[in-house]
Amino acid sequence: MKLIVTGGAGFIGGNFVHYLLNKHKDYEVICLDKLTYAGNLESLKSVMSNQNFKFIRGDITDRDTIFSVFTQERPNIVVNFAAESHVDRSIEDPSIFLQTNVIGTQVLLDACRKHRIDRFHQVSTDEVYGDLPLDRPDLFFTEETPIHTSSPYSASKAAADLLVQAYHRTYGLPITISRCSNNYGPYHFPEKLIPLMIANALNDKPLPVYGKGENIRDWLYVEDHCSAIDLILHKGTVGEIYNIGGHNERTNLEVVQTIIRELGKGKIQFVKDRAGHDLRYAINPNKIHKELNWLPATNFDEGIKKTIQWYLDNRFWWESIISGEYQNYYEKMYGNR
Ligand code: NAD
Ligand code: TDX
Repeated sequence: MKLIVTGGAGFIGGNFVHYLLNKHKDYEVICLDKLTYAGNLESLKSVMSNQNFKFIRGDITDRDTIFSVFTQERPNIVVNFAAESHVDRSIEDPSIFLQTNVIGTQVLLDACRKHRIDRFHQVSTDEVYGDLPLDRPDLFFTEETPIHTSSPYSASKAAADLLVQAYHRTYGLPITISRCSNNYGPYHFPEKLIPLMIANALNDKPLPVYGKGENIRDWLYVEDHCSAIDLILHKGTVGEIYNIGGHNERTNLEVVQTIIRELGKGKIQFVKDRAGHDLRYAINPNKIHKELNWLPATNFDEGIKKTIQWYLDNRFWWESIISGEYQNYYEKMYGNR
């Protein structure tokens, strides 16, 4: 079995590469990644010498490169994590989100079609469903919830999902799609809520909470996302969408207060809200539970402790990120907020 994992130098893709190589010792895994600001080979350092692993630097929007990689490698399965993934960046400039998330997906689909791939798996997000009101805790996203996007990021992910479904219906391409809630864990880029708050608290910088901090996210430990995708690849039904989530809803304020409590330091600063800020995400994971028998292994209280410990033990990983170009980003986003 040979898999191409696109975006495998990023947060979830990187964790998935480690997960695959550990779980399926006989699989060949190729990570194809452009190494944008969010890609980091440090995250793959421990597998670089694994004979079943290969890294290829490439851009999924570059048709020639992608087609020649497919001709050379002849993969059975492609799992597409490659994306621009940060909502705030998409609000600043949507263009690259459309290029990578939509056009890049189309290039991959065309290559999969030409090479009669066994499975193309699209890693999507619960953000395609838009948001739920804060005063209706009885409501959850199911796979039937209509697509209703808020940010340029989520709109680009929804567009990609529709394209993936169109290639299945029109050309019979064997696809699956997963839509997961917010992930957290090792190798999470420090522009996102949890690692940003941990890094700022450790560096005695204020913890910037948008608005009143009442928005709710449904958190899943990244390894549980990896196990769900692995299961979908092996037991999922072609053409289907699977929601992934573990009922770990928290307000942003609760998340930040937990981090402060665990670290014993950190000072909250309420800042201007995100434009179009989604209120609440909450996944109904019944389908993947009933059909594939998937359940998450790590709850939030345990996962956040493990995550904080990882950031304490791996300071070099995130300190090298925040000491570079990231400083310009931080100043632009938070300087006058
Ligand atoms: P990330 O930003 O950490 O990593 C993205 C990776 O894709 C990086 O390594 C980057 O170099 C690579 N990449 C970007 N553009 C590329 C291109 N044109 N060609 C090749 N590689 C390119 O993202 P993440 O948080 O790991 O998210 C991975 C996927 O999971 C995304 O598709 C995202 O939409 C989805 N997702 C994320 C979450 C979450 O909570 N982070 C939740 C649900 C779904
Ligand atoms: O500095 C901050 N302060 C703050 O209050 C940041 C960076 C975020 N927030 C809030 C905004 C959100 O309500 O925290 C919440 C989480 O924010 P992000 O970490 O940016 O994640 P989110 O916008 O929820 O999107 C994430 O989950 C779905 C991923 O980044 C997406 O790639 C995924 O699809």
